[in-house]
Amino acid sequence: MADGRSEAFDQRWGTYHAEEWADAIVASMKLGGIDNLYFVSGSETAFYQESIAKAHERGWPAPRLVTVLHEGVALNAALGNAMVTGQPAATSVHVDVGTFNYGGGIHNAWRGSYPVLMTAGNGPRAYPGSMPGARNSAVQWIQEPRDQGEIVRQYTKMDHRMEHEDNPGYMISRLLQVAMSEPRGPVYLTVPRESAMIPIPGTTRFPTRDELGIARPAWPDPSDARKVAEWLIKADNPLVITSNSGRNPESVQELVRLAELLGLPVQEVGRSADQMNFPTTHPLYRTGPNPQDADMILIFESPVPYMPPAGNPRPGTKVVWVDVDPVMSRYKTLDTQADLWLPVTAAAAARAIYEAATGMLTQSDMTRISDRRARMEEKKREINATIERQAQEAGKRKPLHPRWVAYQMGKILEPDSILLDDSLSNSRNVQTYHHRDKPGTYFKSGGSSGGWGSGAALGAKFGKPESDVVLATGDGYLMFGSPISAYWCGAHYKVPFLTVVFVNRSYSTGTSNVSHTYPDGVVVKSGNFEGGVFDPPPDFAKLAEAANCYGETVREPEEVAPALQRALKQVHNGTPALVAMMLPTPMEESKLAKK
Ligand SMILES: Cc1ncc(C[n+]2csc(CCOP(=O)(O)OP(=O)(O)O)c2C)c(N)n1
Ligand SMILES: [Mg+2]
Repeated sequence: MADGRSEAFDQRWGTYHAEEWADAIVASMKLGGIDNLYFVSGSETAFYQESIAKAHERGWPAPRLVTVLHEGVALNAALGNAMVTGQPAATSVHVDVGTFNYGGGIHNAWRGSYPVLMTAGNGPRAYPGSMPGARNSAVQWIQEPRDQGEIVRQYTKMDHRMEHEDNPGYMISRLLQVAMSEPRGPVYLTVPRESAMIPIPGTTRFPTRDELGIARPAWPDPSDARKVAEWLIKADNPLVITSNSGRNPESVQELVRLAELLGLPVQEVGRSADQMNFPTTHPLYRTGPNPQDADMILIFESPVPYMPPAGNPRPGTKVVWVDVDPVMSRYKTLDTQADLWLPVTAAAAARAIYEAATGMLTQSDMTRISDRRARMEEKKREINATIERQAQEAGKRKPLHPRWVAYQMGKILEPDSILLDDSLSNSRNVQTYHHRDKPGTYFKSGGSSGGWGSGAALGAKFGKPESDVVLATGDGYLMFGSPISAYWCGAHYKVPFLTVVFVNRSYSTGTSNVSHTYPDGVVVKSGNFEGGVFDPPPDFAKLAEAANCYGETVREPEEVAPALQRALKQVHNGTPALVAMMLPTPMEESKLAKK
């Protein structure tokens, strides 16, 4: 080799063009399923720009380099991209300081188990002039931390500093293999400039991600599947609880098949349900008992299925917990007890239980199940009538009612539209009216860090350009996410998405939460909610316009549908659009409720 080391490789590995390590890095990313590198400028990462430009010119494999103006948006875009495609996405930021700017997205990536490859430059350490990429600026002394990976270590499955003894293409494949194997999760790579610029004489060899292989999730023990099937068949009031099983879109169909066979109602946990897990218009969706009234509970990938102790099931209720990591080792505490813990995916468990149950059902079981199903269908009809009536009533109210906004937003969603929900206190309204029936059409952030929405919507549209992407967001959370960067990027690349902002001029944490915490306190009595209210709010429509996008502000109920239509038209013509829905604050809402 040009650098005097002997070449050693496995004969099965492919051969790829490369002139320096950076070429191998970007080739391995693309071959590992990464189509987009969300890139924020930095002095130590010029190698990505050079090697990707070179690869595109020469027809070598490389992701597309997307110019992003803020690191938080870059990571959220990677999350949005990974969510809708099930494939990894990557980011590149400037050294330790860029890593800090990834911000709360790191938490969402970890809690949401998203396979993103977060990369950052690493200050060069080589003596000036001693090798390509060596130090040439005083700032490089300043931005070399003791251990850069430590910044994100507890939020990643693996982190690595690309060192001279590595095979760079292999290391990317290895990181992606780890990120993509269940339970999935983010990985972090720092690339010193000297490593990126190590010369390669024309070709390099490495295994791709899929040649290394991604582990297939395990299948439950057949005797366990039979036991669960028996318990479910015997139960009078069974209940399935899920939050995240839809992260694997295959599980939706498996869950529907099982639920239909056994007449099982499926409940999501509002706060932590961050996916489309079950078709929301299905008669078995949200028509079941409370956990306290159930006699058999099957938990599919839900970290907090009920709030202990009041929400816990009754003693004697059988509980089965299904998760690839059922004891939730990424969580410090787990306060729920179960009779059986199955370390498998929801899809595998549902399929195995279905197969076990089919041979067991007697005629009398089937009669009981179909009676139960009929009761659920009746309950669903009642629920549908109630929510329609409530929406129509909300539509008559002035000032604008958030329920009416959610209802009208639901109307513009096509079956394949992707809805991203960062609407926080209005999420219940959004969930009631979004009617998402297809896997992969509804997402929350995966964690609890606000500000994910605009970047994630951008990345989701990059990942699925054929679908409408709609973001429902709180006004506070929108501002946490450096939205101007996301909108600029959407306009620039013609990656258009629609944003609906619930402008209640406040944070529920600083308003209703304070009232709950101190119901008789000074804040409530004086009405001084300083810290929770930002009124008058920023002009969100102008914010969108400032970033070359379309913006509108809506105050009247009859304006909601036409404004959404106009904005959607802009989106279909290639321009991101935002509609700011002007709503009462929580304090104004409670006064309206008393009237
Ligand atoms: C990065 C981050 N900072 C702070 C919080 C705490 N927090 C949780 S909800 C919330 C309010 C969000 O406000 P908004 O988006 O306007 O939604 P609303 O409460 O009005 O429905 C805040 C600040 C958080 N979750 N994430
Ligand atoms: Mg708000």
